[in-house]
Amino acid sequence: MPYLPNNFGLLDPEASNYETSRVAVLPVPFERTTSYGKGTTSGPAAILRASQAMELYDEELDADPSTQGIATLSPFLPEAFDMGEGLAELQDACKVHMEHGKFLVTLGGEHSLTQAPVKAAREAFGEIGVVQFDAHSDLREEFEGTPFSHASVMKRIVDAGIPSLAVGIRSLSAPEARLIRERCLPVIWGHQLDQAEALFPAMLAALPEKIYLTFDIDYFDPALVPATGTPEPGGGHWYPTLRLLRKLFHTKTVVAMDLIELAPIGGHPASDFLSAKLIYKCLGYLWEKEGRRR
Ligand SMILES: [Mn+2]
Repeated sequence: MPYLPNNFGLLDPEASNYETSRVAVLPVPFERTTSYGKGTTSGPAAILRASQAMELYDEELDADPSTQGIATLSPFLPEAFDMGEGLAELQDACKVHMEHGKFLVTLGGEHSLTQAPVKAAREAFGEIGVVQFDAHSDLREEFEGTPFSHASVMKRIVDAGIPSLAVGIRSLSAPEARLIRERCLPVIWGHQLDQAEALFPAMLAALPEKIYLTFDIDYFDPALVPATGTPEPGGGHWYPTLRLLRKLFHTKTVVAMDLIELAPIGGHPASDFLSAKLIYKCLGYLWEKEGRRR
């Protein structure tokens, strides 16, 4: 498998070799349907660059979780112009790595791409649920003429019969709010984030054991992460969010994740760095969970 010499975390060849790594990072600089700010195509490269300035020692875990192996794959861009066909290509690519036993981390790119690794995860692992950190519910039937829009990605996942839990939602349309009510879709709203740690365990318990984690970086408060196309006030903060993620990785079997919608701003590395570190914290929680099990 090809992997970048300038990989996630700037790891030695032994720690980033595909065959022996537990984790595979797949950059997908894909953007076709964003509606407001653009720039998510440069998200994956900015995350990789920031990750190379990161300390690999995790003080919370008192360990170096990169020892589980983190391979960085060559960037993936679908050949097909048609959105549906392009997502099917991505789904096939993701499934290959999942079937090789990798914990796949997809770097976006825009949120529409999430439906591909989610469907790949269902094929590879069977019944799954999706935990979505996001400012937006992304439950529109279609948006600007396409059912494959970033604004429709969770509707496609819900329509596929995959249970979901959304955290941090604070921007949606009236029909999306109606859909949430009618189908009783579980949501921790933006205004409930200060109670999220109390609400989260019972809501997690209602989901399947295997979880796909999709992390839209606009979940965070824009004071923390301004580098996204649709920044919404009132978002999540760093340590409370890490506590939710640690709970998620401990309680469930997280099978794959993505981080999407970072649109880097030149001269402002904080959002890029936060994104890289958030992924590394998740990989630390994965390492912790699996280390305890072994
Ligand atoms: Mn969003």
